[in-house]
Amino acid sequence: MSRRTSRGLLAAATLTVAFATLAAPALAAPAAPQARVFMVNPVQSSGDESLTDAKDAASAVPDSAYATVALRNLDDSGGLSGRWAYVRSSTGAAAKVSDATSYNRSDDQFEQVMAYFWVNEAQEYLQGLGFGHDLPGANNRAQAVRIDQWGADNSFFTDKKAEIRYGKGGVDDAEDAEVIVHEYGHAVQNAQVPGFGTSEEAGSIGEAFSDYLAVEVGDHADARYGWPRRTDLACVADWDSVSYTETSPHCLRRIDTDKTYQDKVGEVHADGEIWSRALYDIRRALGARAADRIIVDAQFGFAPDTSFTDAAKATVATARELYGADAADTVRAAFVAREIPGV
Ligand SMILES: [Ca+2]
Ligand SMILES: [Ca+2]
Ligand SMILES: [Ca+2]
Ligand SMILES: [Zn+2]
Repeated sequence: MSRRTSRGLLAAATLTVAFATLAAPALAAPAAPQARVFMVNPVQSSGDESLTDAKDAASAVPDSAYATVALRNLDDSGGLSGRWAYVRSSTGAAAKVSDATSYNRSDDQFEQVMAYFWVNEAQEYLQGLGFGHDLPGANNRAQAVRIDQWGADNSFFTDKKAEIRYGKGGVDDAEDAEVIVHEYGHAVQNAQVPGFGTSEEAGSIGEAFSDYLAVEVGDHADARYGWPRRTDLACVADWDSVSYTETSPHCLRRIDTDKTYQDKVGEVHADGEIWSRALYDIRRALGARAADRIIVDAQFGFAPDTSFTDAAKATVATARELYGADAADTVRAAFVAREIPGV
């Protein structure tokens, strides 16, 4: 290509840029569509532990439990499809973005909107920590989500299809942001380490991280939007769990138990509470941002069948790399307090 031609192209490109800049105000992106969602979940935001599902009745939850939010990063399909999530339903008509301020919990479309909003919120949280920027991306792609009719009270992430499914047992699972983000946590870990969780201890770390991320994303959203939180920060799934817990406060699990390595029972959800308490202690010592950058970045180095010991060592090493020796000592102390051997 001759010099003259390339200059001509450059001049044309400059003109195009100048024109686009002039035209930009008229082409400003429309405001993000609005939607109604729960402020994490209705028990957490109200503190009312007596709320019950009442067979999905709209009247079972007061209007004050809802907030109007922006649905960000949508494509122009008119459905719940966007940069970080796309939602399908097996239990009712697909939600319309244009109707998203009119749904309530008795509408099948409400769970779809919740799933879109909270998966997007979770990835935005990770982006804000630097993942996909100064740190590698962590599941930074459109996550497939399905709302289906699993009769059992269960949601799960299936790594074969890289799809999250939210069930409708008891309180619909996708009425609780902490259940939504918990499953997204599994998707994040699987994206970081394909097939993660093949040993009991790795599986426990998976449950722990997913509980922890659920709390973190909810807490960040509370601060971002000015929403109330009237239950303990450490309580996971305050609303979904009203269907299957007898005592108040209703929590599926907690991330502040005193369990240590000696309390292992060989079940991943129960043993996850050992690990999640360590994560919670790291957060309390270093603050959410530094803690979460360390915790998530360390996970890239975990083996699919990692042990508590190896994962703890990797997390200490990541703390040292990112924030230095004092941070590494703080992280090690959190795992030592859980009596994890060899740290
Ligand atoms: Ca519902
Ligand atoms: Ca449920
Ligand atoms: Ca909670
Ligand atoms: Zn799980």
